[in-house]
Amino acid sequence: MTNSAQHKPLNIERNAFPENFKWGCSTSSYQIEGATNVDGRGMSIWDEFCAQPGKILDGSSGQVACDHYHRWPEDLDLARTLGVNAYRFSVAWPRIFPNGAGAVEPRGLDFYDRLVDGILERGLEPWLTLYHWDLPQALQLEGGWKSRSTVDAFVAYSDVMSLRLGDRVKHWITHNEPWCSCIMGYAEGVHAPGETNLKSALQACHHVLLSHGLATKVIRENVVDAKVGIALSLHPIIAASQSEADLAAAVRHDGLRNRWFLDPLYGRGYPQDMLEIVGNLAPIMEADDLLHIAAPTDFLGVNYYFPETVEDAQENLPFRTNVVENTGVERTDFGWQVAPQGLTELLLRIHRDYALPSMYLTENGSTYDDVVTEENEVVDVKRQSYLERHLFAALDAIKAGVPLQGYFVWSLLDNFEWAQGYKRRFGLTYVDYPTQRRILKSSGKWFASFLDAERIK
Ligand code: IFM
Repeated sequence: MTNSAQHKPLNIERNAFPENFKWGCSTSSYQIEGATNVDGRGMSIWDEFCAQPGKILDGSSGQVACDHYHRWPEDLDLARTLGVNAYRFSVAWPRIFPNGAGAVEPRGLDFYDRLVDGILERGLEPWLTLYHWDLPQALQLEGGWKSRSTVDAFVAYSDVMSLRLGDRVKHWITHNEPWCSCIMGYAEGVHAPGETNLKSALQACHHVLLSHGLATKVIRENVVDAKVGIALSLHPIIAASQSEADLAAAVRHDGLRNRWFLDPLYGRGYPQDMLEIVGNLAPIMEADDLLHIAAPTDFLGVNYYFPETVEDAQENLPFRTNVVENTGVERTDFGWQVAPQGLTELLLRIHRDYALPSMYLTENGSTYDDVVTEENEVVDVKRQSYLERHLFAALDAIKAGVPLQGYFVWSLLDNFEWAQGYKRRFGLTYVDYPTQRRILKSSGKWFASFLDAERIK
């Protein structure tokens, strides 16, 4: 199927989902806001990382991005047009604490104040993520997430945000995808801050999780009716063969990808098999850290994109695994495998192993090389098909008893896709970056009709 080929829509209906289901779209500050030097915002690790030659595929940065800082009313109108009832965004920590800690920048707080009011005025529920990777550079100079003092700074920042917005924001996500911010940022070096040390990465993970637990308590104290959770990037892990070695490799890979986060968050501590594998690379902890990390939350945010197939690779220490690029499978233009069934399996597995009271799909989406036609339209049938099939998969999980209570598309807008720059377009809305013109893609129009946007106007 080409991206503009005829596509026969699947017969999926909004009414098939539970009545109070949340329908949303997700965004994040550094990927859309731009205005990095405006209103006292401090430097973030991503400003610093992007400035280093060779780090970003197209040499770009989030300096302008979608200029959402100035165009947010138009963007929220677009979200409203989709017919969603929830809007997920993140706060840029360096707008609030330009130096990471210490003095608060009132203009930063005022911006999110206006944004939240704008979300509510359009009848949308604000879902606020505190950390979607734009750490103040000032904190990085003190060690970033390797340093325990960043935990204190995050708790102070959470306190300020929940005191200021808690009267209107009831859904709080502490962190987005700690695996990415810590493993890609501190072990693989492909995300900011660009370090390549596994011990540092595991320490960073620990501090991120600890900051989540401590911030959860602070948010609850400030906002009595808050619903607090964390969003994890989770993947079904498949063994490349049924050999004992590959099956064991899949367990190890799952250990770092999924269990390293889920187990401590839900009171089990770090998985013992993984602690044995990492040995003295394990994080340094204080007595009550695991108790804090397991602070009760209200929901888990699941970000689902693709499964991973894994084989045994004894030379790849310490995990001795290798991700296999299996052939003959459908992929997005990013190369990510399209596997809706994996979503059902993942949700069922989390439900079986952790029995959580509530889950939301806080991200799901795809990137294709969209083009604008002469009629100024973007016909992205592949994205529509992707979404339809993943909605079916989510529904299958609900029917099997998974307490899935919402679905957020990644993303409202095409945006700055981190190390991939602007090449990857995930939006329901096309952004023509030179003019900043927005064009609702055919997938966005389809989503609006699926949600019956007219009905709620
Ligand atoms: O764009 C990212 C987002 O910031 C975090 N989750 C995955 C998305 C697509 O890569």
